[in-house]
Order: sequence, then C-alpha cells, then structure tokens
Amino acid sequence: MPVDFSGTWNLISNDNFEGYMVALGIDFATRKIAKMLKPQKVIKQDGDSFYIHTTSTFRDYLLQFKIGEEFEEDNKGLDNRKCKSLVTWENDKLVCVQTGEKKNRGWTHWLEGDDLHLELRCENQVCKQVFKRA
Ligand code: ECB
Repeated sequence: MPVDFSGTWNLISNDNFEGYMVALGIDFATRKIAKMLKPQKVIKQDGDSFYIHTTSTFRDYLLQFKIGEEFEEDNKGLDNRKCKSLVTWENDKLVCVQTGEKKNRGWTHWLEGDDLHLELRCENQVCKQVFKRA
C-alpha cells in the first residue's frame, strides 16, 4: 500500500511561485495577491480516489480524481485553461501530467519526514511548495 497523504496541511514555503504563475500567464495584479497567500490543503485519500482541496482567503481549488483514470481539468480560478490530467504513482510519489496548451505542465506530491512536498511545473518553470500538518 502506498503512502497516505490524508490530512490538513499548511503552506510553509513557496519557491518560484512567481515564475510558475508567469508561465501560466497570470496577470500582475493577480500574481501580487496570490504570492501573499498561505494556502491550506485538505487531502482525503481513499484507495485510488483522491480529494485535494486547496483553500485560501482569495480563491479555492478542488480536485478529485482516481489514479490511472484520465480526466478533464478546468483549472477554474487558476489560469482557467482546460487540460487532460492523469495521476499515477511513481514509487511513493503522486505524479500528475496535465496535457494541454502549456508544455511540460504537471505536478508531483511526496512526503518527506513530516512534511508534504509539491512541485508544480509549467513550461520551463518549477515551483516548489512545502506544507506542514495543521
Ligand atoms: C487555490 C489557492 C491559490 C490561489 C491562487 C490564485 C491565483 C493564481 C492563479 C494561478 C496560479 C496557479 C496555481 C496556484 C497554486 C496552487 C493551487 C493548486 C495547485 C494544484 O493544482 O494543486 C494540485 C496538487 O495539490 C491539486 O489541485
């Protein structure tokens, strides 16, 4: 059985979020607000089913998916571009490939000690986020 990401997680670091948002074409005013945020993630993992709710004082984003089943993702409230997303296990890492207009788009979650890590990728930009249990 793979690792369990379930829990409530608070952002503690956010490297190159600016570069990632620029790659997604997020406008200056929105980036200025977004980079001040300290989002929280609530993750519910039940077998192959995942619920990942990212919340903040500005916007929320809910993603629900099953491992190995491609789905349409709308990225509503983020860059609003639709893509086809597929999440798979790569050893103990949860890897999402988001196929669409933007090249090399996706993310990877893993646990390291007591921390939740998230790498967000778009084109040539990588944002690295770390979360601690609430
Ligand atoms: C939802 C909190 C952040 C709101 C930022 C608002 C505007 C910025 C617009 C676009 C920036 C792109 C992404 C924001 C970063 C994090 C949100 C969720 C990223 C994500 O897809 O996480 C995955 C993996 O946990 C689950 O959706």
